[in-house]
Amino acid sequence: TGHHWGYGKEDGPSSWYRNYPVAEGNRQSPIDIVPNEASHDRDLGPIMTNYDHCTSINISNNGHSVVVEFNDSDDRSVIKGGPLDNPYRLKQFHFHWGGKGHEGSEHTVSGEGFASELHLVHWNAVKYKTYGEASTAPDGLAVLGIFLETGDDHRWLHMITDVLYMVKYKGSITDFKGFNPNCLLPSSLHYWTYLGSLTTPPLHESVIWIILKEPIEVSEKQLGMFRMLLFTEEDDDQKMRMENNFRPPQPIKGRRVRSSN
Ligand code: B30
Ligand code: ZN
Repeated sequence: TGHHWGYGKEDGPSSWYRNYPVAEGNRQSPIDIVPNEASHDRDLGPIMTNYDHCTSINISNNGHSVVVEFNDSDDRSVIKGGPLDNPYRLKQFHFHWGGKGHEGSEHTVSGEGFASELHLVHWNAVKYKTYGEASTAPDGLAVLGIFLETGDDHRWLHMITDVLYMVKYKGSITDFKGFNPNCLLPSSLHYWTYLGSLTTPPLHESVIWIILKEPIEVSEKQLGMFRMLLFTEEDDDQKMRMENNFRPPQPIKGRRVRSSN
């Protein structure tokens, strides 16, 4: 895992364009969503998640987030409907979060950030043979984004925070089988959708973004457990707390954000 990019002063989002020129491309993510400027689209149906087979495998620290990986060898865990022409397979989910305070999400709404953002990453296995191939295609990926705001304890997030001590360091990984990410969804699946990119290098412009309007509530204490993770490896002398691992909003460049209702 030799990443030469990160979220620090030297290697952070404002320098990514040097190694990844697409950082200045025409469909970069995240963006600031302005609800009044989104076009309501009657043809946009509901999104449907089918995660009930609980195909999670493991949880790991990849040096920029904590990631739960799923078995994506068949269509047991998929998202469909909404802007999607076919089912997209769940590959992984991960989070972005801040330090102290309200910022931490990647997408913002009318300029306002949230404490954290959850990304459920899916790929188009109808059109593409592998995740890698899909991740470079304009309709290859569908990422479901969910805002986390601070408030009461989230009833199911402890399933994840309970095992974070096992993946404190970059490169660490532990079993995490049978988790159903449906428990992390808000009650309403109303959404905004637009065409964008991966929010980390390689920043491929391959993502159909689906951002849920309703945030989920998590406690400050639960978010604090994410901030005990480290960007650095166990044998590294410097310990860098994993926080502020979000890219700020990028230019909209004439793109249309559509609203499901
Ligand atoms: S996001 O949802 O837009 N934040 C990737 C997937 C989703 C997003 C960002 C990136 C992705 O697939 N990246 C390439 C895979 N990674 C593997 C990894 O996660 O370890 C390779 C890499 O980044 O170069 Cu570090
Ligand atoms: Zn992400």
